[in-house]
Amino acid sequence: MIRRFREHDNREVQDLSGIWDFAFLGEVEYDDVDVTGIVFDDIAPVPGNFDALQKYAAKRGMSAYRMFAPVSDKTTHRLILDGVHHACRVFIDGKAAADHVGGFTRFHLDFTPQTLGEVEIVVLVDNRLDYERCPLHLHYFDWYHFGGIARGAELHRLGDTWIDAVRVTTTDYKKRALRVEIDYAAGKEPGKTPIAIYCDGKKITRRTRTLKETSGTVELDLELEGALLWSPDEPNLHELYVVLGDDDQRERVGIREVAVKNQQILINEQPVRLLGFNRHEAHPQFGCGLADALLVSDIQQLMDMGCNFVRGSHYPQDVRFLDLCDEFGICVWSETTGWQQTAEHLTDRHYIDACLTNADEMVAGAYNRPSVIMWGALNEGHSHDPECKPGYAEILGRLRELDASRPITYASNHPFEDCCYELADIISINCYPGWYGGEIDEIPAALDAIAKHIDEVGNTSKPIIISEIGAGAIYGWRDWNEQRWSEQYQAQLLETVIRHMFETSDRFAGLSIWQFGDCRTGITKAIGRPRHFNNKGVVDEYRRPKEAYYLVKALFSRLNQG
Ligand code: ADA
Repeated sequence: MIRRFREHDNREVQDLSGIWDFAFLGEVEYDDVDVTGIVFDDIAPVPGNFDALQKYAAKRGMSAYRMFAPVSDKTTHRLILDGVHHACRVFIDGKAAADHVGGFTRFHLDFTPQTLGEVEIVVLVDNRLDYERCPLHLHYFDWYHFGGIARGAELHRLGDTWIDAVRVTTTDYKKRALRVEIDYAAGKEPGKTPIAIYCDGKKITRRTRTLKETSGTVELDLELEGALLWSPDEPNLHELYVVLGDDDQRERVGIREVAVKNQQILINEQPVRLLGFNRHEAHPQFGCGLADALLVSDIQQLMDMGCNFVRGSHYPQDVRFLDLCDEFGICVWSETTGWQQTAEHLTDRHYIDACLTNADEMVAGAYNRPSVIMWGALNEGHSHDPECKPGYAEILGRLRELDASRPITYASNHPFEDCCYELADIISINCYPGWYGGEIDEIPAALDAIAKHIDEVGNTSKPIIISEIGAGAIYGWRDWNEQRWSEQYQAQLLETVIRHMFETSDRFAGLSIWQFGDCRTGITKAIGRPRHFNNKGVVDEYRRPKEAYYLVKALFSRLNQG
């Protein structure tokens, strides 16, 4: 995967993107497959979704991907996969090396090649929607679960001592102070190890540490005098280059502090009004494995509409998109994978554990992205059911434990019965007045009633985000009745929402419209979803703007001018 900055100068990295050997194996389990006997009779793109191809459209079952990569020595190597949907088992030279559950997050496995020349990588990928196999992707969700190796694949040569992760935290934005944590590992006790950190090419510190353990964390506190701050309006970034022994890691960071206070979301102590959309990673031909061209197109349209906010609905976003949000000043709500969880899920250890792993991997993948200003989980779960509260507390608690520097939230669609509000720093509500019920002229009263209740139950200091609200519109359908499904109705509804929230009321800190672009939905949602798509985008699935696109652009742009 090629990012907007070069992550390594010294470490040997092979990008395994391309066209892999492929075979669809159907209704088998991992243990039924003799990986040495698979007949790879087809091809599939990586990154990509095999079931976004007409040949495998709507097919669910086991599939196999294969790639060969050169290896020149028997030192530790690391295979990194950025998102495999939805469960997989990885084989190195015919031997099972790792299993993983859940798409949308990076995982890796380490190995030492047994023979020189090349290594055979086979990934069995199961895209079936099965709670036992993978409880994070279930058939009733309102988006289509594409399968395959949907994001990048890389092979890293690690050597003797290597960097596992670098975490950069702003500790005092006024002093440009950062904490840099370097997780390292080694095949044997590293001993005296040179460590250096550069910022934008300038040496900041260089020292030698005696590392006695074969793994650990080196912590360094820096002050980058004269460094520029990151904010949505001025998204300044700096490249931190970390060297530990022979290994290295470059990170592009933004110095900023996020806080919530007096009903506001603050970045560097300045209130920020969040204006934007919920965005699925989806395209009819690319599934959720989006080409770079689509990422560029999406960020350009979001900027064109005057957005400074995206809610990554409803799963951890591709880090290539987060790189663009960093660069263009788009704040991101990053959330774990899930949709309308019930007590059945939230009292089941199997489900909770899958969510905790998803949270760990989400935070690990996006911790250094300044655009990510809040963590979320459990979209529209039953947060009104006391039986679910312990599960909410455990999962939201994990996010807080992983990262104390960002506020925590979840999207509730039970505003008047919710019993988990005290677990969140930001109160976020999904509601559809004027679409699933009522008419457009009832929207202001509906929103005010929600805000009033939230304050009445003790959240008067917390910011409120309307994290979903919107209407469906069929692209090109302009109806003189101007009723539901017409482009005019969608535009009128969104105009009423935006004007009330930001011209009349002063209680709302942000809005993420549902949704940026139309996307294919799941099989249980077919009724009520014309074309089997969720049509609430202001652009259609090919990013063609509807009337609402221009309405939102006019209103957001005027709000941004103050
Ligand atoms: C819910 C859900 C979204 C989508 C939306 C809709 O709010 O969180 O994923 O399903 O409803 O389109 O109805």
